[in-house]
Amino acid sequence: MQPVIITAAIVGAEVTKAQQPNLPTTPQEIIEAAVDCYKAGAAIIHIHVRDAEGNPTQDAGIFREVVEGIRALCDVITQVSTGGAIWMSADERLQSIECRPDMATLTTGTVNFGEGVFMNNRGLVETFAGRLLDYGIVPEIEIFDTGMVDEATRLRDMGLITDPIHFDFVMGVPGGMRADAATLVHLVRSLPAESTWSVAGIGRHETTLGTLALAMDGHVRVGFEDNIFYRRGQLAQSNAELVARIVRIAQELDRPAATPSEAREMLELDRYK
Ligand code: KMH
Ligand code: ZN
Repeated sequence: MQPVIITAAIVGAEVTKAQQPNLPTTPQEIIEAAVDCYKAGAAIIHIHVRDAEGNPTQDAGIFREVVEGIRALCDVITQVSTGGAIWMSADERLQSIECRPDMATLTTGTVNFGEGVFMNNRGLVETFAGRLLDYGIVPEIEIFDTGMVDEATRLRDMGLITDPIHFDFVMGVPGGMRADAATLVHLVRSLPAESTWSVAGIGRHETTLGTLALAMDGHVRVGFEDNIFYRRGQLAQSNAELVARIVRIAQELDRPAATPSEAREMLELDRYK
């Protein structure tokens, strides 16, 4: 069994401190949470940032401060969000890559997102993919619904992203695809050869789908962006607590947590260097 790449999605754009008092929102809190997750076994930190009021922002300066702050303390892979929040413009969303992170997300289609719409039409997606390629940043393809896999393959065929493609299945967003085993099996079967994949189960699905991914030789994402509870009715104390739990389950299944350098190799993050 191969090592499991654990991603910690520690902030997100939707969760508030009122819902989860331990949500990191200042640059310093985000840096500290990232390092704690690294120490607990995460190889990738999926990064969103907040402004001084705690609202989501794609401000290039704040992303730079956070990415440089994390890099000064550990070698965990920095993966910035280009999704941002649903009300943001495309230009605003793309500012996060100016700090030249190790990876960035790329969502390959539009999806209802609760009462809102997460807009990613083909023009926007092609622009984002082209910019990431120009910058030599390997994307993680965010899949919120099944049709987005073929949209990613189309980008590969257009030369806008390169093999091997790394996918993250975000399962259980209201308006997106279901969080169940049958859907996960279908998704994995539909991937281009050589691809790697992880699962981000929303809410109560985080641990169950993460465990299923471990058994299927996939990778796992956890963290407050996706789930704020340790168990039903009990808030998690920290992002690192969620990382530590999936590390323990992984160890029982003979899937050691990949180090950042192992993950860099598995995902071929140096492919453009
Ligand atoms: N906040 C969501 C609208 C990403 O990071 O690329 C989009 C999102 C995906 O979180
Ligand atoms: Zn995100």
